Amino acid sequence: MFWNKEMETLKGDALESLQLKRLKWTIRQAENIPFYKKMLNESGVDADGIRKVSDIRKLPFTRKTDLRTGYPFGFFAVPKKQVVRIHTTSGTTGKPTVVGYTRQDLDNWSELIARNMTMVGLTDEDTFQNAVNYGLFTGGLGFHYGAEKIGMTVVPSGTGNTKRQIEMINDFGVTALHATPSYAMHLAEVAESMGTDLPTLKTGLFGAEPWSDNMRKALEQKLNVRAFDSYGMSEMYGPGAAFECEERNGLHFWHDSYIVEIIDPKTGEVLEPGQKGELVVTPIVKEAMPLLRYRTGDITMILEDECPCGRGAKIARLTGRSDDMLVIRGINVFPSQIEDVLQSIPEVGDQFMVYVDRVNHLDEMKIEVEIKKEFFNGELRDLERIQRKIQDQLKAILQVRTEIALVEPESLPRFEGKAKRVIDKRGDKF
Ligand code: DLL
Repeated sequence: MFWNKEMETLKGDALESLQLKRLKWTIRQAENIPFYKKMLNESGVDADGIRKVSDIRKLPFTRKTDLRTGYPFGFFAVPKKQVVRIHTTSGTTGKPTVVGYTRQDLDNWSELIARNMTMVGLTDEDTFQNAVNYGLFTGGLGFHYGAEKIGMTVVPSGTGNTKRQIEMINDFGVTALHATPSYAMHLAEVAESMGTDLPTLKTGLFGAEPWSDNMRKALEQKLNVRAFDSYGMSEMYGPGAAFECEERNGLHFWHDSYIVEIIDPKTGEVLEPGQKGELVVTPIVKEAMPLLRYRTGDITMILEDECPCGRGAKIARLTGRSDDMLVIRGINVFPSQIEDVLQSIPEVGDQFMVYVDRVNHLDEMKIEVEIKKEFFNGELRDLERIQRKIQDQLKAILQVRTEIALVEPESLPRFEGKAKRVIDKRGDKF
């Protein structure tokens, strides 16, 4: 099903000319921002110098640190009275990045969310529980308005009060659920303890953090849903930028609203489809806060295969950001790889925590792993067998030796938003 078939399936010259027109408009819009005015002057490029979409490569990149220099409103391209909403990124250190929206931006954004939800089969017949934070985080209000645009019955539950959330799903006949994968896992756990298998649910929309294919299988089985991956970031409006279709073989990036490139994060060289690198995004319809070649820090690749659904360009699921990659004795490890291995082991429960430290100048990784209730009270030799199994499988996939500590079910922290599963204590030890 399509929300806007013409835009979603635009191809060839028609797509090139729409993107070119919007890219030129975006460059002119960006000139209203002192940072970009200076950057464009210095690089000697302006909208007239862009004759085809690939000329975008003439423009310099924008980095997250650049946006910080403009705190709070220095990257707004319109007078503040035209900014009708503000969100911020969830920066844990220093000031957050502030993003602004005009009325038109909010319309554009809800259109994208409406496309995503329609693409996975949701309609005005559905009841939608939006179990993400409704504050400055873009996930809550972003999905809310997209779902209302379609005419779904929206339950704006936010996060927390998890038992009540489960009751609402059952009492209101909720068919579609939106949550971070971490919170969805917690919801599943609480549903299980309440003895319900959530019979009305059918669709799960999960995103805002990396989650593995094995996590998908676990969530589908526990929550009785078909699960779809949703990608976005505050600087691109929020969620909605890219989303899986029914094929679930990559995420469609909305090509009429974003131009997508993949670069080598070290050299800045643009990579070919099929090559993994850092995702660089130029939104081309944003009024309040245009961005040029924004370096996301997220690692993925462009997939070129024609999707049977008829829509355009896709990116591969995101395994993590270049900055959550752990380097353990020279080997790159993403927390999502650890999750994938753990989820494939039947004795393992839902939660884990990773601790990295440097002992005698060597990196050591310790992982606390919850195991399922039925295995916890078993014999010591069973526990040792499980421990070795986890260690061996992690070693086989990650090429890194880990220390595994099995811990009691329900003893590790649960997360309502994005999970923080890694504690790296190496920072000040060399
Ligand atoms: O997380 C927007 C969002 C809300 C997306 C709800 C999906 C659902 P930020 O808080 O600005 O925005 O964080 C953006 O989160 O750069 C990625 O590193 C990560 N991320 C978002 N979606 C995914 C995903 C929202 N599906 C940052 N897979 C991004 C992996 C994701 N990582």
